[in-house]
Amino acid sequence: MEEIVSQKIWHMAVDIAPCFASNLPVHNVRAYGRGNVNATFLVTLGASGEGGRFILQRLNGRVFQNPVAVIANLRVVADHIQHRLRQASPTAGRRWEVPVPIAAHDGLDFFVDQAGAYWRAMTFLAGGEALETVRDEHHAMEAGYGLGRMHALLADLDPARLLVTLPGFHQTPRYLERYRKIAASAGGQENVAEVRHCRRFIAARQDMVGVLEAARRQGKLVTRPIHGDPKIANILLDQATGRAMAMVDLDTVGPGLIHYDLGDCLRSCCNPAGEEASPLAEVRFDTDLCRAILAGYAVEAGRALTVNDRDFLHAAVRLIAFELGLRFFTDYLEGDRYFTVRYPGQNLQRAMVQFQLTASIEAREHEIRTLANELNSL
Ligand code: GN1
Ligand code: MG
Repeated sequence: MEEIVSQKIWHMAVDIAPCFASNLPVHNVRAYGRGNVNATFLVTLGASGEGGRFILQRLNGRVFQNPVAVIANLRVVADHIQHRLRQASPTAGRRWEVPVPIAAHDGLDFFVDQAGAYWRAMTFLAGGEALETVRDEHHAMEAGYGLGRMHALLADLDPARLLVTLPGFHQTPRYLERYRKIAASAGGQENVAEVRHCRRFIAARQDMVGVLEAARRQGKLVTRPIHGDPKIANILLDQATGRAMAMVDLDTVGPGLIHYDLGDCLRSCCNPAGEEASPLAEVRFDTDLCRAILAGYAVEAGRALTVNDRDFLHAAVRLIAFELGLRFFTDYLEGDRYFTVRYPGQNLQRAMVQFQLTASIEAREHEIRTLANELNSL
């Protein structure tokens, strides 16, 4: 897996890993995964690596301004899910796991470095694989199953027990407001064709950004515990069976609308070209994959969906794809302060991908609405 972590942070990880390492020596520390926000490492223990592995992570303090909330939520969610998994349930036979926080030597769930950054550790889920793009319909169905299982497991957790780690996350009107401020001060760049395209694309859709928040205010959609970031790479597959076995990256778990999750999962999993697609012409919303995801989701969580939930499904996937494009574009205009980039202009390209996907979702509105209505018979 490609690494996007600086040497300096890796050296810090090497120094900090022993704080979480029980009594075993640290064998190896390596950058892990391709997250856009935190720095993640896989730590191997024992003189020759026989002592097991764990995940060590440095939370991005610019994004997560209340890192203790992120860490506390993981504890609440892991405890809740582990408790539920121990109870007899119709799906008890299917493997499912959750990353569990590992306390540091001083008993705390985190370590604060000299620069004030928060580090935490959690169990490594062995035998799992995370892919950046969807492989086929079977993979899509498993991704949908994973999200449905997560929602079902969290359904009886009082959302008020979860802290809000990112205030306003997925409230699209707030991103639009921020975009307007940044765009007004960024100025220039009008000679770049992609920038002109993005600006026009956003302007033409500014009236729809409040659709989910309005539905929430009207009581049509209700607040529930959600994952917050259920993109394809965060749904772990069991390497041996190809079946979903866990959802990882629980930093954004919190009270929200399941539509943020459904929208995000669908926009991520139904674009086989992926978030970094090039050329853009390859980007499209695949409705066969959408059918498979919804069928997988329905196994665990389909019965919990109301008529309103289905009615807002198309709006949700359109909105969350648009929102992510807006976030990438704003970050590009601001000088890449939020999302990690590997080359200049990457956030602009990412925005173009999400906007292309939004257009494809718009063109397939009828099909997506039909799938949402048929959800329980898929
Ligand atoms: C970020 O943390 P990571 O890389 O899984 C972002 C998500 C975006 C995603 C797009 C906290 O996720 O909202 O959908 O990038 N997470 C945060 O790849 O902003
Ligand atoms: Mg994340």
